[in-house]
Amino acid sequence: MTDLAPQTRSRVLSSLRTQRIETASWAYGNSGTRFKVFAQQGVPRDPYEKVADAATVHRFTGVAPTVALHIPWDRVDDYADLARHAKDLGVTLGTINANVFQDDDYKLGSVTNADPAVRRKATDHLLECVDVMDATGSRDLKLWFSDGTNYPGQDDVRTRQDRLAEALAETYARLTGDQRMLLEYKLFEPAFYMTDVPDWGTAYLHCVQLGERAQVVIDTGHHAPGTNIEFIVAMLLRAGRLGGFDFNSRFYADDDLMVGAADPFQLFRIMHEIVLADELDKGIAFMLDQCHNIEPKIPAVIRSVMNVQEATAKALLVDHTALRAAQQAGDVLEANAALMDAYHTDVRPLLRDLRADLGLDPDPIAAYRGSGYFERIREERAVGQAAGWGA
Ligand SMILES: [Mn+2]
Repeated sequence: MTDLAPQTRSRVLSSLRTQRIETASWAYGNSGTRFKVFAQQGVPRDPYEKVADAATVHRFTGVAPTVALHIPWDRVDDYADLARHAKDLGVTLGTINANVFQDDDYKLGSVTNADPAVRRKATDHLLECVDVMDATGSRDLKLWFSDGTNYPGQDDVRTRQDRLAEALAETYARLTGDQRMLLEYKLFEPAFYMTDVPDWGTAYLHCVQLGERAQVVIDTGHHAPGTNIEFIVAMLLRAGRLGGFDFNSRFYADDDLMVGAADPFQLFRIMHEIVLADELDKGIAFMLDQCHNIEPKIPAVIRSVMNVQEATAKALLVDHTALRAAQQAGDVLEANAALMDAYHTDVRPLLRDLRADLGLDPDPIAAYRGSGYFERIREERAVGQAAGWGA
């Protein structure tokens, strides 16, 4: 690694120290493709055990102090009790994700369904999620809708948008205090002809109609191949409507692979826009939305957190003065070089130092493997039904 000026080094370390990455409860449960769920050993059997695994990730990384829940996958009798359990383990409950895509009633849509009774049921679930937020102290409600149509003419595009707007408005009106609504978009799937919230523009339009606490969330796996995601980041930052990220990697569709695995350069470019706008610690939610189908889950989440840290460290190393000067001078090569120099820097020694400063093992994966945690949960959770979405 090239020697960093002491000033640069301390600036980068202090930003990395305050970085927060939220892990997802469903990453710890069994998951798979539409073909097969391969069960793993030691998988949590309930939300309490998922929270324990999330706390383990935080214990070894120091930057993942919150865990997102998915309702009803993580439904419990007493959410305040689950929140206390989390606190006892050193983490807190984060974003509440609504689920209106796994009920027979939603075959033709949830909040956009032509049947008012189905729309009522779906909207009631969104409102129930705000109740959960009140009990857990969560700030963010994340909404993703599988709604759409498979065939031209199947339903009316504009009418479905009206129904969507109505459900969002009712839910938004239920938010209190600093609670926010994060609206996620996805290009396609499960609907193949038309998706009701397919892109950032649609999500943005709904958010603008709702109010300032409605923000867009970018799932990095939800775009067409070749989409310039960092451009979307820049546009939403400029509009003050970037609520957060669902980080993961894709090669083909919504692959939900480990963030930074498929395209670490893209992740760097995204984090560069965040750093340029000085938005690293201003409230944007940096979340993982991944499924670890064939790799061991807890170390995969640890690896993902580390990948986000590495991309962020590189983004923090971009020399903004040199970059601006080259841009102003129209020096294409030097402007590009300012980015590439930072990207090619090996930041792993810096991150090892950061972890040592935080009182952590510099190598979180090795530390996890040596901790005996997996051997313990494999034994403890050998009986009972593992959690998973059972596709
Ligand atoms: Mn997502």
